[in-house]
Amino acid sequence: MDIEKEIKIELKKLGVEFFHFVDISHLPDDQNKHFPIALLFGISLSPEFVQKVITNPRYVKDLIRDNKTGEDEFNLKEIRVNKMADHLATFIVKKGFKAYSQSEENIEQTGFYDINNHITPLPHKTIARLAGMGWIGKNDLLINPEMGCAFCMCSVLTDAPLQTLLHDPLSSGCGECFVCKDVCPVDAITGNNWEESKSRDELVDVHKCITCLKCMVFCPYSKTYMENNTTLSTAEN
Ligand code: B12
Repeated sequence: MDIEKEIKIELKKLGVEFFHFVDISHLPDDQNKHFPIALLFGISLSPEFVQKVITNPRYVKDLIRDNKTGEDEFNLKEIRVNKMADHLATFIVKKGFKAYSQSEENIEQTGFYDINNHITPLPHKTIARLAGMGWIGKNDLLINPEMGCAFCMCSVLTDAPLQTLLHDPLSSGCGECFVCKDVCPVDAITGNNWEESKSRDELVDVHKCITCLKCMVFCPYSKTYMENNTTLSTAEN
């Protein structure tokens, strides 16, 4: 069976909700580590979770106060996609190809995480944008037309012969919206639109960020995802 079919079966087994095989051969070596292809994948956050964070202004603060971060859906799903990446990299290597997991742990352990500036060489957002999955919003998150930015993703770099589809990156759907900037409790978001020539710091001051999830859940695209899917999930119950 060809490796692409085997990887797709493995992704299904893992419960991955979306995945893309992306050509990264044109990116600089310090980004693609000489790998021609990236496997980007992820899982969505439940509409109920988005609702919960929206309705409780102290959501993350209460988690920390009650020592319940271990039960937080975002935290659990971020850990899950990172573990999936490590598993998939091992799976691909066992099949005789090269692979590099871009899990936070592996990037850190292999010395590619600039902890002072919170920078990794090839952010998942860069790959997701090349996959045509969405645009980088004013909140510096990847915004997908269906899920908004309410999802967790990870990636694996590989030389396995996977069929990649070249997509034109989506243009920004932020327009004149400043919800993320206005909702950020520490005023970390500038409100600038993303452009290739702009650095991350012209979008968000990461040293101010308190990881409160608000810029993710209050994004109108995330709220629409929540509204569209909440009705669905309640109808099913
Ligand atoms: C370090 C990190 C942080 C840091 C710094 C965040 C930042 N904006 O850089 C801190 C701790 C502050 C943080 C906070 C959060 N994070 Co965070 N974080 C990461 C991590 C591990 C690395 C990101 C990184 O390397 N940043 C460095 C900068 C330079 O890159 P970047 O801004 O991410 O992306 C740039 C490139 O993509 C570039 N780009 C894209 N295409 C192209 C093309 C060209 C030619 C060029 C030049 C550039 C370019 O444009 C972007 C802006 O410059 C990623 C996982 C990963 N490995 O990607 C998760 C990740 C980005 N975080 C995520 C989330 C959800 C959050 C929070 C909402 C969590 C929370 N609890 O509140 C907040 C939101 C803060 C914010 N608005 O950015 C998700 C994003 C999901 C999505 N929809 O996009 C990720 C992918 C984690 C995951 N596994 O899902 N995070």
